[in-house]
Amino acid sequence: MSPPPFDSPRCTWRSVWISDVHLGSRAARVAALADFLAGLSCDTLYLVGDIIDLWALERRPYWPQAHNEIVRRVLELARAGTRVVYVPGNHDALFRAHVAQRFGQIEILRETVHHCADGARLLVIHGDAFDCAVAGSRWTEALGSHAYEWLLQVNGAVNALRHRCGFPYWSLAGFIKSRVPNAREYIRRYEHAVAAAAGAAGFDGVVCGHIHHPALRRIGAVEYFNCGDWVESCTALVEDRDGRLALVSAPGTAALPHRAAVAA
Ligand SMILES: [Mn+2]
Repeated sequence: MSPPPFDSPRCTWRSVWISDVHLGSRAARVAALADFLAGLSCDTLYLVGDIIDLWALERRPYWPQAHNEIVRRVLELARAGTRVVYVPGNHDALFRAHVAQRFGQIEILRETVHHCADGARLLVIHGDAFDCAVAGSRWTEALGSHAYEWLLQVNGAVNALRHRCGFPYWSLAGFIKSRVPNAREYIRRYEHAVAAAAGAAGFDGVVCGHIHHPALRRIGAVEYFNCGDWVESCTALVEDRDGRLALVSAPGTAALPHRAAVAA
């Protein structure tokens, strides 16, 4: 039942979801993403929001060539026949004004429905609409948004050191988020709000991002998938030919358990 490991030679996924890349911000881990995209082959690639961080760009223009390369690679995949669907998030909400339009071969949709190979129907959303369903307006406020930015900086420093010492990437921010009771409670409530809404709308499952917390679990009768991010966790959600979904982590980053989930 377990899906092939991420780095098995040239596996071709049926579908791949990535979110929260934050291109245009210094926090984006573009080297890991470039590696991931270089070997990627899939029928459909979903970009589940916060791909370009317009908030960060507004604060301080930052667009190195490596960020361009990510965009170039996605366009190349689209040209080569991968269906690319872009569901904007809150950091790239400007693109929501272009819903149902195409940028080249990229479709922009406010939200969409994915039909798994096994027939399961998954709602695909960024997830920021659920901020208001959880006490506090933005998820970073559960931790303090300044605290979060600071954490990402420390995270970078810690990992530069780990890299020099030959250790794999490890998410300090993720570690702390999982241990700060407020943050943990926020994540739990967000996950339950998203799953409950998807269930009430008749979906078998939901794929989202937004809270930078990769997850794959059943909540009530609903399969909840969060594809994580490319700021801390460097994870993607993948579907194989039989409709099995798994979270995969980029090579050289802390390995996630490869769990299979049949979205019934
Ligand atoms: Mn977001």
